[in-house]
Amino acid sequence: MLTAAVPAVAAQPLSTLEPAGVDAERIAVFFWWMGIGAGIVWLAAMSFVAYCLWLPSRSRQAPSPRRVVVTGGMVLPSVLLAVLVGGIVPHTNDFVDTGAADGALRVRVAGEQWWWRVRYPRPDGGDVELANQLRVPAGRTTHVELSSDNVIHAFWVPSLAGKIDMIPGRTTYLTLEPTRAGTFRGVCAEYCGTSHARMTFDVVVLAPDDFERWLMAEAGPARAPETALGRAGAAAFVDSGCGGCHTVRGTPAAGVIGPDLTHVGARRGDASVLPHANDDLEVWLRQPDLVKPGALMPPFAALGAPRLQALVSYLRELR
Ligand code: HEC
Ligand SMILES: [Cu+2]
Repeated sequence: MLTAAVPAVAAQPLSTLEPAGVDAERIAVFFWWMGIGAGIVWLAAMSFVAYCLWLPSRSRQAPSPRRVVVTGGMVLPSVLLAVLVGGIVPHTNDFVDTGAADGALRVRVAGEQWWWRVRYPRPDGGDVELANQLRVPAGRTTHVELSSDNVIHAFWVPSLAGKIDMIPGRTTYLTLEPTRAGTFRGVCAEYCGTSHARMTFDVVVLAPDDFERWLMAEAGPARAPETALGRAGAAAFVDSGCGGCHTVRGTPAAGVIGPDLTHVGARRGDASVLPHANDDLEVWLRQPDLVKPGALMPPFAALGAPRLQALVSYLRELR
């Protein structure tokens, strides 16, 4: 049973040093250049200190102040900085997103309080919407359009790319070019409010064929529940007014305040921080702000355990 401490969906590393995307690889290379460069300078400075402290004084000869200033203060730093800056600055443009390239996948991500609204524009004009999870094909460019209508959030998947702010009134862009399949954690990297630290998401990188198959399935309407409990849950969903905030495509539920729940049962976790466990989902429905303080979903404890369990069963069948 869930108490105040909420476990993360999976303790995957949020590491910029295990790159799995083109931009992340560039960033890792910069890190090593800067790190090793700084290490060399540090070693040189420390050797100089050691030399001054421990070498017998008679074998030392004080260099002329002029030489110290010219060599140590001008030539050395200029050469070092020229190498480091010269090696890196020309590459900073590599990160500038130049708009959706031909053949790139487009995904829109909006920062909400405190979750991620993810939309895939479809050729027919409709959107496929889900939450707290992006799925993208490996080896292909994904052009992510980022927005927010509340406060500033920041989109950061350390293993795949750099980070960029999501600013109200503006659209910012980020390119994802994953080099291998896998599941990578993302976080909000700009303090946005009480549950900022629980505003996490996953990027699932799939083989291109698997991705197309998933997108087709995701675009489809919700499945009708097959179990009696699931059907009771579907009825409770309508009676409790869940559809005022949530969309379940293929049913009358068409709310847009909360996440689209059409295929919520197929997501990796619930409400971005909960592992896929029925008890935890029930706690979420009972009292969302126990899981995410300040979440904009009202508590439904008053529905009572049987109806909450039926709702959980229904949500699980929405695959
Ligand atoms: C007033 C609007 C509102 C109502 C009514 C509402 N919700 Fe929500 N719901 C939200 C919001 C907002 C979130 C996202 C909260 C977050 O993650 O911070 C959410 C999140 C969820 C999630 C997690 C979704 C995900 O992507 O993991 C589930 C499941 C859910 N609601 C189920 C329900 C059910 C079942 C009901 C009816 C008993 C209901 N909600 C009623 C606003 C609402
Ligand atoms: Cu945020």
